[in-house]
Parts: sequence; C-alpha cells; structure tokens
Amino acid sequence: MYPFGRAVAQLVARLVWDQEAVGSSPAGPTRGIRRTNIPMTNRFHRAAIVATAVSFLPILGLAATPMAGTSDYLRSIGYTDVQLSGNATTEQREAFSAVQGAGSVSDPLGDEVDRKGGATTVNAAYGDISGATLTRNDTTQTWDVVVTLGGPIPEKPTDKTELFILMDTNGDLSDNAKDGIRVGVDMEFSVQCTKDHPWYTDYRWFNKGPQFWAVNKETKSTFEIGTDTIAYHIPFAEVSGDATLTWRVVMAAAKGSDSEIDVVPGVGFPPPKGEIYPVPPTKSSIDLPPAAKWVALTAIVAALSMFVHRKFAKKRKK
Ligand SMILES: [Ca+2]
Ligand SMILES: [Ca+2]
Repeated sequence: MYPFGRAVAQLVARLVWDQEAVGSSPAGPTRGIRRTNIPMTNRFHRAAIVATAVSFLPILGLAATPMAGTSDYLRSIGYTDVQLSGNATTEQREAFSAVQGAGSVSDPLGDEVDRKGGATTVNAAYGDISGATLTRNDTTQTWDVVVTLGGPIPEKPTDKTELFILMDTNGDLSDNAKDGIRVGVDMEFSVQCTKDHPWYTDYRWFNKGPQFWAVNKETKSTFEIGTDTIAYHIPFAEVSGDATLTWRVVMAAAKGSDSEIDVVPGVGFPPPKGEIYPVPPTKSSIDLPPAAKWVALTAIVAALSMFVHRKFAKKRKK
C-alpha cells in the first residue's frame, strides 16, 4: 500500500530491535539468535511502535504525493467522483479567484481539470502551474509574469498549449468581463503554440459595449520559454506601470479533444453556483519538500520510539 512507508516502519523497528537486544540482554546475544531472547511483552511493545509509525504516514499526508498534470490533488482533499465528472461551464460556476497587486502565489500540483471542470486525462506535467509571480520591472518598463510549471516544457508540444495572463488593468469594474474564467478582468495576454506553429503571443481586450473579447489590437509583449518556466513581459505602454493590477493566470494543455486546465490562484475550478467543494487544508508554516518531510518524519518517529522504549526498559529493570 505504502511501500516507502513500510520501509520507514521497518527501519524504525530495526532501531528498536537493536536497542532491545543489545541494551537489555546481559548475555549480549548475536544478531542470529536475538529473536528467541525477546520476551513477549517486548514483542507486543515493538508491534505497537511499528503500528504507531505506520499510522503517522497518512495523517501527515506523506504517503501519496499528487502527480503533476493530474487531478490527484483534488481527489486527495476529498473531491468526489461526481464532482470530478465535470458538468458545468465556467460561466455556470462561482467566481474565479484573483490576486491583488504584484507578488507571488503558489499552487499545488495535481489540481487540473478539463474544460468542464472534470478530471483531466491529458496528464501533461508542463500544464500544471506550481507558482506565479508578477513583478513591476522599472528597468525594462514592463510587468513581468513568471509562471513555474510541474515539468519540462517540450520543445514542440504535440497539441495546443497556452498560457493566459488575465488582468483588470485599471481598477474600473464596469469594463470587466462578468463571468466565466475571465470574470473580473479586462485584458487577456497569452502565449501559445500548436503542433504547426511555434510559440507566439496573442492579445484580447474586453469591449464592454457589445460585451465581447475584441481581437483588433496587437501586443508588443515578449516571452521566454524556459525548461519549466514561462516568463512574459507586458510593456507599461500597454498596461500602466502605476496600475494596481488584479490578475490570474491559466495554463491549458490539450491532447486531441481532451483538455487540462490549471487556474491560479485556486484549486480546480470554483464549484457550480450554489454548490460547495472541499476546501484545501491550511498550509503549515514550515513548507518542506516531500523528501525532507520523510527524513524529518523518520527522525521524529525513531526518536519517539527510542524514548518510549527506554522508559519501558527502565521500568522493567526496577
Ligand atoms: Ca497546479
Ligand atoms: Ca477593468
């Protein structure tokens, strides 16, 4: 079930075993014959420690790390199959979140959905955003957006791949889109590629009169595609350097007719209007990478086990 978890538990058991055998037997038995010298109470004690160690793993959420480019994270926080079946357009959903002003936002891996909000089958790690940063760059006179992805970007993605940067650029709510994935914004910058076209920029602005996204203006934005990052630079001539921006980014990858969409900030899509989705757990103040968590957990459990064992050993000697 949890192979690595079992390995940790076995390591803990070994540590306890060595402590018991070497520390409690006056004859100092060799490794090959120790087992027969362990009293039944010790075995019970050891089994309890191992069970405790194993029980810690799922509690700490370390047993299964969601894979980039999947809907694993949503499942891990309790989304049901019905919720992941996806049956509502973005216009039929509660409002998408947004970031206020310059700064950084992090995002879990494995929180993508398809275009209807259901589990995705595309499984492209490079379509999964792990973080985004908006910086005002006075040197280049640009707004710089850097998006970090869950895997390396292929030189030539086989299907359409797009990064959208959606912004309210003027603080005026009256010229913003009213619903859908672009709710609350008035400009859309993007960089896209298809199997036939290398990466190129695109730009749309929301025309509040007729209420549609106009394509009659071009952007002089530039971009860099890195190994697992996309950097995008919007000139102050197009978005004022004095603006207080409200923004979100959207990564979309396709495989045939299947889609994988990651919207940041937020996990998955917002729930259909009137419904409630599971809420992600609050992040701990110490945000260690998974490998460091394992090491820390192993050390904690081993130390606790040794402490408890010594207490028991002392009592037995009395
Ligand atoms: Ca993500
Ligand atoms: Ca606006």
